[in-house]
Amino acid sequence: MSWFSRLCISRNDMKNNISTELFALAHKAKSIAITTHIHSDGDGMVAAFALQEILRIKGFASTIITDGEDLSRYSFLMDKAVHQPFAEGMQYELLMVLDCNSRDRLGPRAALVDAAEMLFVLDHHVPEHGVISADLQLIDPHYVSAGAMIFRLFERDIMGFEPSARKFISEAVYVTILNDTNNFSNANTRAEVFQLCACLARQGAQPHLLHQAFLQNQSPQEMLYVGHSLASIRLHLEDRVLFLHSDLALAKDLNYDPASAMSVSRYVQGVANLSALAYFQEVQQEVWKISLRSLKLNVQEIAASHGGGGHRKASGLTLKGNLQEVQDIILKELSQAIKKL
Ligand SMILES: [Mn+2]
Repeated sequence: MSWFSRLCISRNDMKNNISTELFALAHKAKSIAITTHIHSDGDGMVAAFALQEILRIKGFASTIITDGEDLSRYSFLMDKAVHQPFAEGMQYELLMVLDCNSRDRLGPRAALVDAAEMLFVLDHHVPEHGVISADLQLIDPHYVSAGAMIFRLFERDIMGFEPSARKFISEAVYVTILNDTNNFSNANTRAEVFQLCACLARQGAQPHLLHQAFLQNQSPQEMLYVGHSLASIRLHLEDRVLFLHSDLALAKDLNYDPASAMSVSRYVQGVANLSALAYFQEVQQEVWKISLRSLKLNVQEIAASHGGGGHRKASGLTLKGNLQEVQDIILKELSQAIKKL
């Protein structure tokens, strides 16, 4: 493995050189895999569909390696996708890691990094610890999504593709932006995001259809699951903290796989006058996946002190116990954090 590594921060430099260098790596490789972080999302996974199509048109076959997660949310973009769940012993000469820059965010698929002879890393997260050493590395936190980076990186190539390919890639990139801006509501929704989206719309991406397909396409069962979860809303700490939950019994009643839901927390994120909210989802018997959201408190600190993590305003963690026990733990943490305000 050549450990020549470059960190490219300049956006002009990025456009001019990296795509050429990436195709040169692809020429040398007998096999190519694309992968993204654990608990894949509508940025990393959908950016992989876009990149796979670009590579395919350029004559390079590739396989997207997943954790075997449910990809049905993206089915409207997956007609041509070639993907496989990770299995031990898998080996690809060139590995492309999207929307992720550290080994520990790859879970078991970090083995693909060790087995690869050439590595390409493309990400827009701030590098923290354990940045993967790559032959070609592009980490630019300025970008709204990994998909947006791919579009700008290959823009000249994409504009030379057939209209149907341009449309497909533009749709995928638009979805990565919907995902990472949470429908243009996060602080990363800047002028250049709209400029890029205008360009994607000119290539045939239709915002209303993509919004429907990606953000509104819930099954009636999922909406029942959401509705029952919303009915569990309770307020604590003088109405400053909102709790809601979905237990396994509910999922069983509705014959619904909770792993396929978008976090129910998105439905209560805009509730007025809260210091914080916590959504408790039972994913196995007495194992609760907890989403913390706050515009005031640093919930990343709370999550990290229980083995979780994320961002200041949005974090997650997992706790074991019955509902009362895990809610007591979180309530105590939030109460302490509020006192410190
Ligand atoms: Mn992302």
